[in-house]
Amino acid sequence: MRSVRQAISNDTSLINSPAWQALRKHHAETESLHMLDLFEADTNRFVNFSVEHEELLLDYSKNRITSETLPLLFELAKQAGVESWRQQLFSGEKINTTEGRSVLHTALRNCSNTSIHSDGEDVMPLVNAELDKMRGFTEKVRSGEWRGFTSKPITDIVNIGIGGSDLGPNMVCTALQPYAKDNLRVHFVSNVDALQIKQTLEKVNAETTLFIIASKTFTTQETLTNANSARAWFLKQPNTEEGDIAKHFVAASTNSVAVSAFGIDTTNMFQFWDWVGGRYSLWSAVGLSIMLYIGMDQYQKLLEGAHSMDQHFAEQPLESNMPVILALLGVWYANFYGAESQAILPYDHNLGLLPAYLEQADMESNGKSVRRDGKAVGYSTGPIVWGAEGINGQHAFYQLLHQGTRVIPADFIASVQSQADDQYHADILASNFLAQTEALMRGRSLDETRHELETAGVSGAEAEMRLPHMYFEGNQPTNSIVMDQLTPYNLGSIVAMYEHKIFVQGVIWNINSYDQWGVELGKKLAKNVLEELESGEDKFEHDSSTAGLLNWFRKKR
Ligand code: G6Q
Repeated sequence: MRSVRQAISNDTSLINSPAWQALRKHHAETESLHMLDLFEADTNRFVNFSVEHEELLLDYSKNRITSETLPLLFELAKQAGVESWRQQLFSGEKINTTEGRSVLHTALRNCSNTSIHSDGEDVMPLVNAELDKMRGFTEKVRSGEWRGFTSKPITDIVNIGIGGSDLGPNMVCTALQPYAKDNLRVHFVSNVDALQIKQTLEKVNAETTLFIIASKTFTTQETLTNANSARAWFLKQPNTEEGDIAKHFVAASTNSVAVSAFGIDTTNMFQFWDWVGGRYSLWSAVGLSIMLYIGMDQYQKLLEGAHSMDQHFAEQPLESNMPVILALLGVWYANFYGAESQAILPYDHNLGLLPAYLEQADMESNGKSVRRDGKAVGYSTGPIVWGAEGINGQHAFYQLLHQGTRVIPADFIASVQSQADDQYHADILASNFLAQTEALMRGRSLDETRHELETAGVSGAEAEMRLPHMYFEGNQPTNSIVMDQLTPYNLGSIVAMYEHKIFVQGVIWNINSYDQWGVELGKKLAKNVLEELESGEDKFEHDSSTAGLLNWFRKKR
């Protein structure tokens, strides 16, 4: 029997550490407490368990914690060296060890403009120069000075990219759509399924369309395939020629050689650097679609909001630090309650893509089972992140949150003022947001349920039969994250808050949050199979399922 599985030596130092053991004991002592009793015992619980930063409020009082829980979790954070890792992150140390890279997305929004070094070089002049180049270009496009091949101004931006080169800009453009310029539309193409690029090209006019090919490596198969199809489509339009490409195709990448080889003039390339992870790249040239769509000033506010959260994270003590508190609560549920997932439930319609964005940010960063030193972790790491618009979820999957068998920590995210400026709708939305977190916390006791049934005229055996089905245990943990309004500034802060939450959890679990070998594997495997699919020759060894499926596709294609 051949096996590719090899034992990677395990290390139990974290779970045997004093802070972990203290938390385990505390969990055993408090697990049976109900949050409703905790609220009754402490009428100041909201004040005691909430923190504000500018226009953001984090209310974490509806969690299964007592006044002793967070101090014990802060001990764990201190034991893991969160403060020193935080310092290393901001100062450009190469904390992405498997790729030998600094992790400096915070430099991209360093509005204080203090020096930050990677490899002995201050990166801020590079960052500022590229931002200036993006601003200059944006100004030309938005003012109509930048013209297409028939001298018409640009009306449509098509961002072609995938993963980190798609999810961030797509999420932000969707969230900030009310800030967009009236006569400028933005489209995102990521799937290599020809349908997406075809459907997008049907909507646009070549004379007035600007394609941004966003790819950190500029080798990604899906992106280059879509980019080639867009170029071929463009060159098929009447009166276009190769020279017109420069007016309609620009790139956001770290790879100028590949950009040039594709046929894009590097003067139309917006650069970023290997110390920007793909899933942390919306703050870089990958954010060009955002800047074009909402304008330079609003993009600047997005950066400023993120920078302000960076400062909050860097300077606040752990006890009043939003990302740290969120991270530690996540550790509490994942490692002590055995919670497997984390729900993200926005109640602002334009935040509809936030769950998908955070799925990548979190799961690609902390979906790791090996510690920094190569030993296997002996504990759970990153949770399964999932979610959808909360109000729609209420009519669908919330049933499981209310009456299922699992502990599912959930972040409820809302804006007080709607972008739609309609108080009637906004109040209904807000009341649902408030009522759901309350219901998830309180549950409904047997007595309350019985009373409800009596009021509805149901009694006796019928009532007793229904009782267990209509009873709600409650005690489901939620965080309420509330902003005044979904503005570029507040969105920047929220995204940065989650980035730092993910970082802190990675530090506690002692994993490298900044590599993604799982993604690299996918990129390599598909290339081999494509060769076989197209040539019909079996060049590689496959299991019988993959071989059988490969043949099925060959026969039917
Ligand atoms: C992000 C990941 C991944 C990446 C895409 C696209 O952290 O590495 O999602 O962004 O695979 O890669 P390119 O930008 O290189 O095309």
